[in-house]
Amino acid sequence: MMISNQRFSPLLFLLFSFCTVFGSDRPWQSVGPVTQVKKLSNGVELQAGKAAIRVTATSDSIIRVRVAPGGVFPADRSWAILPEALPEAPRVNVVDSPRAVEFSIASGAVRVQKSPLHVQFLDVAGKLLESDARPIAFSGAAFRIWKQLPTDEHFYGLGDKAGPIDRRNETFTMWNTDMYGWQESTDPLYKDIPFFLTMRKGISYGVFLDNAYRSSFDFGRGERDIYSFGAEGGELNYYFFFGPEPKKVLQSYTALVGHVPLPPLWTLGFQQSRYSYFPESRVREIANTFRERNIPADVIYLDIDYQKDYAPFTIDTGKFPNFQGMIRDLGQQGFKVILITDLHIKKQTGYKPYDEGLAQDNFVKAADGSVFVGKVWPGDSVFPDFTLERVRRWWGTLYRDFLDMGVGGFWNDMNEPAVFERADKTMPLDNRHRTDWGVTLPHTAVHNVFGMENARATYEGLLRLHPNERPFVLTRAAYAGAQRYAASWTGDNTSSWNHLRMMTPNLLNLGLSGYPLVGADIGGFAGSPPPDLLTRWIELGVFTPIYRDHTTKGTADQEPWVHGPEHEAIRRRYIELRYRLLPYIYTGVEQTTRTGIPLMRPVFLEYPQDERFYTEQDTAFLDEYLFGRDLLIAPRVTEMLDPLQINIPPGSWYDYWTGEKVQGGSVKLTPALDSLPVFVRGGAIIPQQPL
Ligand code: MIG
Repeated sequence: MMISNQRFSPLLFLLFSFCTVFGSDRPWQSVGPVTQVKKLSNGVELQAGKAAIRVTATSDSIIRVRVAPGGVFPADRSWAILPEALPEAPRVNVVDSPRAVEFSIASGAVRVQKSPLHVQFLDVAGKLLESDARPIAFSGAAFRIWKQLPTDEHFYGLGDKAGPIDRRNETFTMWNTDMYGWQESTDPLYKDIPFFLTMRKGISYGVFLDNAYRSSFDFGRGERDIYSFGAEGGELNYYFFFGPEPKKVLQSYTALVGHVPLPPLWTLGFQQSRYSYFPESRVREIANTFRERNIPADVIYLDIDYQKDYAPFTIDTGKFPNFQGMIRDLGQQGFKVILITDLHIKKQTGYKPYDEGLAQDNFVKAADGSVFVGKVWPGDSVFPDFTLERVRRWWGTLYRDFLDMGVGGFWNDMNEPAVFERADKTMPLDNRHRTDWGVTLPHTAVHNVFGMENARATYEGLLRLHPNERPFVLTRAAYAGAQRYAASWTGDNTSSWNHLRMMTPNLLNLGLSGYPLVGADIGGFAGSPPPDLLTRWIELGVFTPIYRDHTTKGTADQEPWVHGPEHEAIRRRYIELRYRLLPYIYTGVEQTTRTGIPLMRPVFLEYPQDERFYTEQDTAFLDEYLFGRDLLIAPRVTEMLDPLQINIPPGSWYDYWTGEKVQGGSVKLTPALDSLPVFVRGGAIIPQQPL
């Protein structure tokens, strides 16, 4: 694995100039030319110097690429991919010629050019879709892959990222991070999903880098005509998904990493939260006010202050003298309660989760083998080793009492994991995690999946306790596959118009990353929204999957009624709209559980041939989206009074409010404060229910 051949010196020069540009002194070692070809039933294994490269078909639309720099492939392990997702690999016919080795599957072909080594993907007509721009390279444990970047390629996905919907011209890091008050260019955030899909001239493909180490993606920021991705450790192992339709790409990806389970219907209603509602009388007052004012709502959240000394699975009976009675009474009023249960266990003898966990050796260890202790809300805390099946089972049992009391769902926060008083905000990278694979891994290898395994433990635990009820878990951190266990929200946003604007591309990209059941804190978490902003946010929130109003400590009250009768009336009308639309929404979510196509979807997902929806420069156009297949939403996310130009997809569309047919490719509207532009696809049936 060395660049020894003279012919590659210009290439070598390029590589090193690249490194200099980024101030990185990484001595990249490129994989050399192919020296040997071995045909397999479903692909090919190549030798290139010391390196081995395995390119295989895993379905009729997915190709997998693995590279072992030393020639030996590690055990085949994935946190993300479902073992049952790859039933039978198709048989392929490998064609080996002096310059390249190549094979086809139903949706396209893969060609490996031998010298220099370039992996290339072609469509069914043999047209190049994607090609390495340089040979794959390694540097110690790190690796990187460089691809040619056409000027009109657009990129989506990567999970929880702020900023414009198109990832082009930006760089991103995958490292789950607690980011209070994040802004448009803050990266990384709470959830990282190393999957992206592209759009170019109506054609889409996707790539999933199945690697949970810290990884990074550069879509033409460092170099204008190259994009690249790589990780700091773990296996070079990625999947290529053929389209040509973006829907097909997303369907193949989600078939691999799993779908969201059907959530209970009530979780699709309006949810009210705050950090924190207490004491008990205040919680009852909030519930009563919703009912008195006839504002529909299904859920009240209790944040960390219901607990005794912030210790998970306890109740502060001073603040909540009749907790169980409160849950019951709220239940009679038609409210479900969702409780926060953070993963950090208070380090305190006499506290059952600590004693039990310690006795069973359930906690993450420091490098020296002692139980790792970090400071979080409860003070000194320990962390369950969620990567171990028996620990997940134990964690699940901790929910028994709450579940038996009638608590509706659970909220797993802080699971990046967040640790206070550390500059890196998380646990030491050399902490040790035991795994079900029988190997112990450093935190570096596990960090990005820790939150997912926490949510998994909760979800599977709830299912085990009440097998006939669909669990509801809300997680903050996630990795590819976490949608199998929990819904999610975009963490600590801010009460600003800009954050209302950023909600749409962020949620759309989560959907395009296989993570469909998501929402943002309506009204914003940090700060207090002015009345118009909260009203607009409640309007747009109707058309997001998880519809939850939430705010932090010390902010103004943020319930729908707080800004006087005019605002309250508008907000009530929109929350009512959400309830009228529940049959449509529930049906859409059910479809998502089978197809992976999110409820909240960019217009190009349905209309890939209409290039306006991915090539427009005006981000207002790009933030229009479809809610289900049949509703077009045009967010009004500024205080400005000038008209909103709205692109209308092909076919006939009708204004939802007036029933008027929209003619032509675009319309201009000046939506008053009480009006959110919504259009209905001609011929669609929108099932609705009475309030
Ligand atoms: O350090 O539980 O994102 O929604 O209200 C803050 C308190 C911890 C962060 C979550 C937020 C929640 C808050 N939590």
